[in-house]
Amino acid sequence: MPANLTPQYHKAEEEYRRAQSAQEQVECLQRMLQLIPKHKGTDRMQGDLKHRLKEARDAAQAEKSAPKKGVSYRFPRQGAGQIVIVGGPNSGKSRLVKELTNAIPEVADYPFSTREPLPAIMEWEDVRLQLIDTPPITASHLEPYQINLVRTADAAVLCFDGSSDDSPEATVELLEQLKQRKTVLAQESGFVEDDFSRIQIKTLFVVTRGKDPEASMRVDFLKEMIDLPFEPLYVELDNEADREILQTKIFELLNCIRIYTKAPGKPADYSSPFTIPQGGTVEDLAYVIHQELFESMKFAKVWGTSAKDGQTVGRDHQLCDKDLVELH
Ligand SMILES: Nc1nc2c(ncn2[C@@H]2O[C@H](COP(=O)(O)OP(=O)(O)OP(=O)(O)O)[C@@H](O)[C@H]2O)c(=O)[nH]1
Ligand SMILES: [Mg+2]
Repeated sequence: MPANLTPQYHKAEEEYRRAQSAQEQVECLQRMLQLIPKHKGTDRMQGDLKHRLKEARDAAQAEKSAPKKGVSYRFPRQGAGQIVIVGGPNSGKSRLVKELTNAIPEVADYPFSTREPLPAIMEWEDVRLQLIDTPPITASHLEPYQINLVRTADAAVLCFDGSSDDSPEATVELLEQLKQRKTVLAQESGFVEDDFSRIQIKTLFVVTRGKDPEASMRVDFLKEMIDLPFEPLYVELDNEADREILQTKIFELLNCIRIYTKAPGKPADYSSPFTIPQGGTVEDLAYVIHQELFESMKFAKVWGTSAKDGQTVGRDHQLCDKDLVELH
């Protein structure tokens, strides 16, 4: 029997994946239990959710009474989404963050120069999104917080140094390390078929120093070792045109569209759009603006690709990138 999960349920599930503390997980799981359709087809999932809820409650309690040992980093999401930058030592992670944001991470031509994660804001056209630089992941170097950063991000960038013969092996090691912790860099983000322990993260595979004449040969070596599920993007970070392409690809990782808004009787606000998932509706827009608006909104007027000249539409009308919306 199919589970027939609703879009609201999927949204709650996505929030659960990105929850950064046990207490947040408890809240998300409660919401998922409320939203999951109650019938035979979801019996097993309901049982699993209840089990998860109990575990999360215990973990939240434990965190309260005895804070976890070891460092932990939590970075509240900023902008349209959170993208974690991962890679082996010296693969260009910090250089990438330095070039695309106004943060100043340490960039050095020796390995293990980054010791702590660093969040930074990238501006692309009229949207902002968050990049997180991280220390390298190797066979012998992986802190639990690094796994958490990957599992709770919206998407990832995997850096591969196109100029180093060590890159193929270093990348295999990194992917293996993540996989052992049930975290898979993949083409889309989400749980693996209703299994709440295995997580996939949508990933852009970036070959830095991509102008190196042997870069593509090194990528071919990697492909011989593993089934690589991504198309490589070759970039030379010295090169401005390459950086622009890279920024566009990073924004596209988020699968979102931009929506401008206006209040009735007021001019449109084209300065900072809201972002909602591709295929998102008027209701999704209201949800990101304000809980109250989400509840009280009756209809909307839309100017743009999805509707013309201020046409009146209902809550479930699907919006397109750069539509202008007036909520009523
Ligand atoms: N010319 C050029 N240099 C690059 C490129 N990417 C990285 N580099 C250089 O490679 C070296 C290592 O870059 P980092 O950004 O520090 O590497 P990392 O992945 O952050 O290294 P760790 O923090 O040690 O893991 C630096 O000297 C960078 O300037 C690129 O696309 N072009
Ligand atoms: Mg670094």
